[in-house]
Amino acid sequence: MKTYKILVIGPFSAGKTTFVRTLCEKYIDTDMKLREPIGEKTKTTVALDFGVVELGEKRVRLYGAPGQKFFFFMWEVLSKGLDGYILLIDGENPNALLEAEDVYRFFRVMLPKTPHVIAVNKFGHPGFSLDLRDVRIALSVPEDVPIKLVDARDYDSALSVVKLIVESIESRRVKEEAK
Ligand SMILES: Nc1nc2c(ncn2[C@@H]2O[C@H](COP(=O)(O)OP(=O)(O)OP(=O)(O)O)[C@@H](O)[C@H]2O)c(=O)[nH]1
Ligand SMILES: [Mg+2]
Repeated sequence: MKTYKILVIGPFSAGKTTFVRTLCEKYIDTDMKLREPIGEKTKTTVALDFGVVELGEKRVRLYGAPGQKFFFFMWEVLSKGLDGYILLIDGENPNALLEAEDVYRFFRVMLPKTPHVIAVNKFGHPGFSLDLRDVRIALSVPEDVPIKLVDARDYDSALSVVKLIVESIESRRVKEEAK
């Protein structure tokens, strides 16, 4: 059985823990209470989320990173042996692109060749306002990196993003083997 290690990254409150929780019946989270709740958000990830997604003969070990800068040292720890990552962006947050830029830059510098996809979350919610073309331009996302809408609370929607990153990893391997 092929296994893949995938990390879900993104700024604070992008929906990373929700994404892992939606996909994995059994999961681990390390969410702790925020000192001041922000709307309906009362907890934040302090170390990682973890769960397993089975895709037929493929097994995805899905990790969620913390979004708060205070815990950013975990990004490097969680990146060991990574096959690919999903950058999750909060489509409702007017500062989403600025916040995502910092996180994305960190990973592009640390893992310049690692396959990744961008998923713009909270699609379908009344406050959703991000245009995918703006995302590509603002973050200088390479043309071969897919950008997709997602609702992290919806199983099929979240699963489609996991399938996409696995396809990206596979097609990169095929290209490298052909060289
Ligand atoms: N409308 C809507 N809300 C969502 C969606 N996904 C997550 N949320 C909400 O957004 C908030 C953030 O969710 P989390 O999953 O804790 O975000 P996170 O990225 O893990 O946050 P940190 O670990 O603190 O960085 C929660 O209040 C979720 O209920 C979505 O697809 N649509
Ligand atoms: Mg979290």
